[in-house]
Amino acid sequence: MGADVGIIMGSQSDWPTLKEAALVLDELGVSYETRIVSAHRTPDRLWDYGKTAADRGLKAIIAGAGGAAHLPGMMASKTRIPVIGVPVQTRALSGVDSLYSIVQMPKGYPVATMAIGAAGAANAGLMAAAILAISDRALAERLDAWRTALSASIPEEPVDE
Ligand code: RP5
Repeated sequence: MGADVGIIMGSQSDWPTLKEAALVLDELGVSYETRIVSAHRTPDRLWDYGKTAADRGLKAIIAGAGGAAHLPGMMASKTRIPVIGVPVQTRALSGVDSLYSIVQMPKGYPVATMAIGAAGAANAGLMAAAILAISDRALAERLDAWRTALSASIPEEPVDE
């Protein structure tokens, strides 16, 4: 059986960020695949990926890119599978360029846009899991437990460090 979630990124250099999504999916026992798919450098690969995503059984796509980050939006235009966009932090403009490129989609082709960088990638993993959990009770219970554990890890009072 194929993976439930596709994690795609514009470049190898995006992997340290997108890996945060993969780690969360590992923790929650969600299957995923990882691919480098660039809107600008490999447009045919993007087209093929989007065209086959639904038939291959993907249920959510996490797409991360930096700079002129067209990958999530273009993927959303090519498939009805929910696309979760992760703006990768860039050196020149700190990822605000990525954020604006991803979030301002025209009506009709939404991208669920996360925060810039590692936190956004981790949240993309959680968002994908939440989408799958709607129709997967066991996963819903694992996600609830994950959230409960996070809450429990937060101390009530600050300490001097
Ligand atoms: C984008 O350009 C990628 O998503 C990456 O964030 C950025 C830089 O890519 P590299 O030059 O590091 O391959 O397409």
